[in-house]
Amino acid sequence: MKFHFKKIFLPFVLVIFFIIPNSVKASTFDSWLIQTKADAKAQGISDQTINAALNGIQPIQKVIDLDRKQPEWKKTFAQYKEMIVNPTRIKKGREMMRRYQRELDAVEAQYGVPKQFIVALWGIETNYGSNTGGFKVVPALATLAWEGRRATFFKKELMNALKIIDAGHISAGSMKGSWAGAMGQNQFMPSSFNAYAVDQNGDGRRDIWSTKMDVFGSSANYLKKNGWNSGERWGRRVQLPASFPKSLIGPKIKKPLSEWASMGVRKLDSTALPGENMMASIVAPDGVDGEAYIVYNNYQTIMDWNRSTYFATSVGLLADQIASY
Ligand SMILES: [Ca+2]
Repeated sequence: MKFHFKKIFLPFVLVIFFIIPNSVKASTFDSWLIQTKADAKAQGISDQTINAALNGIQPIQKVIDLDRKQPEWKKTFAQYKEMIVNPTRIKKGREMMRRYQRELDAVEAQYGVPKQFIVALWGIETNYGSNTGGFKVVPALATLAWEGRRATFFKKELMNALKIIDAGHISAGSMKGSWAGAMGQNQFMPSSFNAYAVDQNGDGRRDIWSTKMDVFGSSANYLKKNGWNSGERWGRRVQLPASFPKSLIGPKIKKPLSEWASMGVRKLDSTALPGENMMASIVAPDGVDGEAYIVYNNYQTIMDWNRSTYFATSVGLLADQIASY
């Protein structure tokens, strides 16, 4: 029986497998969309916004492809740093510090976040607003919510995106971002937008797509609300003593600065660490043989933005470089 099943039915199974899926998928997305519209209405989103944002949308194949794509190899931190904290980005960051000095000074004074960090985040996220992603956020999020591996997460982000449109901050057609829904010049996900974006220029709209004051204010507000300490730096590069235990490396292991100093951790120029009694961690993204950094509370705050030591360390290093503008 088994033999006959394979011989006779397998071709039919294969035919069904290859011919049916497109039509099944299409109807699945349509019924998913009907349910999603009902969910949006139940959450208080207006019919006008639901129709403007969701009518006629289709899944975007490129978003599915990008979501499934695995990186061929993982960069080392040294390679990542060379790419991200490069002379062009440093030079442009210094130019931006001069060009938007008035706006940045105002935001720094209000939130207590030094302007070089606002500019560094802007520079790393979107190359100072020049690469914000060309995807329409609503269909991109709908694609991921319908098809993706993290459907619950993206469905929530989609509802947050509809709330932003409904509040009149941006139109559905102008709501552009990355394939995964990170929006505008500082790449806020819709939930981050609703929690942290501000109308810094006071025109009634929170606009992180084209209003620089709103971009700067929103980034600063994000850091402030996540515990930025205006009196502290982010961290610095250090030398570890020989045979420093690997088990003490990582942003979650916190000890007073004095304790690290007594273990032989020193500044890069071999001088002693400053005497303040702050809590600090040691990060070494490429392991004990690579570059090592001692990092403070503000580094942890940058990691709330993006949970990557590569990212947080590069933000700190770029901020240091562009502070001398
Ligand atoms: Ca505004």
